[in-house]
Amino acid sequence: MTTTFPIILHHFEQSPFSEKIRIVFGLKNIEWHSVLISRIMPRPDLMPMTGGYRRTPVMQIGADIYCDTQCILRELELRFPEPTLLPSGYRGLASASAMWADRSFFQNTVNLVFGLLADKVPQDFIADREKLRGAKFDVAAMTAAIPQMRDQFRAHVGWIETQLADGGPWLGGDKVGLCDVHAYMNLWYVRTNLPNADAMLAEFGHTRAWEARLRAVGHGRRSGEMSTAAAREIAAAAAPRTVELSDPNDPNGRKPGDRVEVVPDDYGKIKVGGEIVALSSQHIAIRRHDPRAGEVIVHFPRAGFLILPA
Ligand SMILES: N[C@@H](CCC(=O)N[C@@H](CS)C(=O)NCC(=O)O)C(=O)O
Repeated sequence: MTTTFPIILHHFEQSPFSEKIRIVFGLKNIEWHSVLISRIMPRPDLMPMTGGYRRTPVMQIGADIYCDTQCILRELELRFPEPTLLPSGYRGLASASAMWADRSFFQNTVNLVFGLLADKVPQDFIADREKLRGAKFDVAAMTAAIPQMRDQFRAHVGWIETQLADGGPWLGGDKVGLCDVHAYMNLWYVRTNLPNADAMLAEFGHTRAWEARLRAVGHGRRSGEMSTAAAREIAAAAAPRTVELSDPNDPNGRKPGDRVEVVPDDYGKIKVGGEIVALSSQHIAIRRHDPRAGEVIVHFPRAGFLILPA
């Protein structure tokens, strides 16, 4: 009999990208195990599994490790197709909206939040994020930029408001989808961190009602906490289940068996090396071996990532 591995989310409670996945667990009523990781490095049990990828969250199913919310959401949609979060009529845009919500919109949101939190941001967090970005985490500059960030945040929320006013109750019309999940993360982050969020959102009535609907969804069936060490032991004891898949249209002729390094193109540019097992226009899976995690297959999305010959 084949063992069914639990769905494990490595996350921390304050992480907005993790909130996307927790909400999808709610929307799809998925049972999952939570592994709370530290908000800053080191993460000695998780790194052997990801090969060094250090963004949050990471999903683990046995010895298959899914990095980045795009990749995690794709896998959850494949494993739990009902209810779909890619409603017909806007399936492509629902996924593409991650690039808006995670990058341009989130940059404004995060700069606004840290600018307003200012001296409440802990020093060890600042030092960790400076290392991650390879650049100064300049709280004073963020505080100086608050008026600009307010303007831009308002422009992004204005798009949500317009979209909801035209159709609703969801961004794609009458069915909730990934577009809602991606965009919501930014509102959740502001709500969680800024006591004056209500005032900032006062003019956006449709958006506030939409946010409240998403908040009410909850986090699905969170069945107990697991330690990072216990999760690593599950990976070490399991064999990865990813099936080999080639892509006849790969524009660079990449194929299973090729050795590559995969790295985010924005920040946290830590290269993860391995041998291609499966690839498509949206996904790449590489096999690696680690003395503490055993054989694992690490999965990444394609948009927002570079694939380099090893
Ligand atoms: N593109 C990534 C972005 C994830 C991201 O930036 N997450 C933040 C936390 S919410 C992060 O990784 N911070 C640094 C860290 O946790 O080490 C995704 O969609 O998962």
